[in-house]
Amino acid sequence: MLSRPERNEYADVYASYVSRVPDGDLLTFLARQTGEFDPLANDLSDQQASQPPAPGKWSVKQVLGHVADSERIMSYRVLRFARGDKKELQGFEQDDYVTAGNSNRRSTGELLAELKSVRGATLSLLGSLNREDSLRTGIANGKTVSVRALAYIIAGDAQHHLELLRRLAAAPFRLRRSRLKYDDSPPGRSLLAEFRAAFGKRNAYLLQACK
Ligand code: NI
Repeated sequence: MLSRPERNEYADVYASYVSRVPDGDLLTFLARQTGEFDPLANDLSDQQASQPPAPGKWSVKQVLGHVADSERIMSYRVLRFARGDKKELQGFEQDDYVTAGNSNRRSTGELLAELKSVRGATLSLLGSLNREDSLRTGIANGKTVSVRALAYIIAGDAQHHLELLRRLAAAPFRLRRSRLKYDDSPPGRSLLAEFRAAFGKRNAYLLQACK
C-alpha cells in the first residue's frame, strides 16, 4: 500500500496537490477518479469543450489532454526512481505540451478514454511497487521527490483539475439562481440568449480561477 508521503518528500509547489488527496487507499481513489471527468465533459457540446473559457486558459479538452500527459510524465518519474535510477530528470513546460497536444482536434470521448487508459497503466505500475520502492527518491525538475509523493501528485493534479471543472459546471446554475431574485433579463429573451449569457459569465468566472 502506498502511504501518504511526509512533507519533506516533495517540493512546496506540490503541497496543495498532495493535500487534495483524501486519506485511505490511494489505488482505490485513483481507480475511481478518472470516471469523475465523464459527467463534467460529456455534458458539453463539442464546441463548448473546445473553447478556452478565457484568453490564455485551457479548454476542457485541453485540460483532459494535460491531465493525461502530466500523468505519463509523473509515472515515468515513478518508474525511474522506483527502479533505483539516480539520474536527474528534466522538467517540462505544461503549456507547450497543451499547445503541441492539439487536444481540441480530438473528441471528448476519445480524450476521456485515453485518460482511463493512461490511468490503467499508472495503476499497474503503482500496484506493483513494494514499500521500499515507494520510499525511493530521485531528482526531477531540480527537486528531490519520493516515489510515493509522485503517486500522490498524480492523484492531486487530476483532483485539482476536477475541482476546477466542477466549479465551471456549477457556475451557470449559480447565475440562474441569482436571476430568480434579480431578474434583469430583457423580456422575450430566448433560452439560447440565456445560455450565452450564462456561458459568458462562466468565462468571466474562470478568468479568476487558475487553469
Ligand atoms: Ni495540472
